[in-house]
Amino acid sequence: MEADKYYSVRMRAAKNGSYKHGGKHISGGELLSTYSNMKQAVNDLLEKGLNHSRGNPDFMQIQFELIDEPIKFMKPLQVATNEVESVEMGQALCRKLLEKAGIERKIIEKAYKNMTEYSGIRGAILIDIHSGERIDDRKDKGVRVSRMDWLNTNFKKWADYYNIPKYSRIKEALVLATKVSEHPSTVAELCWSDDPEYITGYVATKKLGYQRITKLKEYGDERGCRIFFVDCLRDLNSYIHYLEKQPVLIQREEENDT
Ligand code: WAQ
Ligand code: MG
Ligand code: MG
Ligand code: MG
Repeated sequence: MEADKYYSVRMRAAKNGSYKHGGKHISGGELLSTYSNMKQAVNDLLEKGLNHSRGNPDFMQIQFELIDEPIKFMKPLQVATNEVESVEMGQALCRKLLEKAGIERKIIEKAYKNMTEYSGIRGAILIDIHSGERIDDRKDKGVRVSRMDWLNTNFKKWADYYNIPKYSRIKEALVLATKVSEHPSTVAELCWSDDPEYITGYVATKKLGYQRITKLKEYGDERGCRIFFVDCLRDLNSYIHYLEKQPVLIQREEENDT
């Protein structure tokens, strides 16, 4: 397996026409696959886009491309689950964790105030921790982190060991959060799903790990959030390049292998 070349495989699905024509974002997905596993990989992404709680798409693209750059291996962030009873408690905990990560309260409040205008996009938005301003220029697209994955056998062993549900959603979110937090310009990530039936979200930083919070919005709400709080004004382009192009595989540490 290690000797095989990897391909980046990506999917995006929209409703009421393609993105270019103002379609609504339904689902996106990205993974790494070997050539011999391509049918399975494409099928997994197809299934993900076809059966989505945000609706049935009428536009979908799936594409793959060979990766030339060497893959970086990373250990998953530590995971903690914070049970909360209400959205208010969940959101208060988010703010507390973001402050703990070193972000000033007024910057956090500014991000929250502007958040509604960003929901509905298919990527993440980048917020500068000094000004609280959005600094990527991707408008309604946002920055889509790509070229990352976690081989299922390894993920399952990890999930068994830490007694974490083996949902592909958790795997995908932890893969993304680990890749994003590994970059020194990332200060923190704040995320919850745009899927109406999924209300658990998280705050992640390299130091605090992946802090799951069980209630960050009400059921039925289609507004998601993915904000990277960053300190990278001088090097924005290389930061975005890392997010989009650096190939990353998550791997749990060897010592726990059985
Ligand atoms: N790169 C950048 N932004 C993304 C990406 C990506 N690869 N994938 C999704 N987003 C953005 C996009 O704006 C979505 O609307 C938003 O994030 C939410 O995406 O129990 O399922 O895939 O531990 O709906 C977190 C908790 C679940 C999991 C997050 O997000 C757990 C989730 P979704
Ligand atoms: Mg999605
Ligand atoms: Mg996703
Ligand atoms: Mg979603």
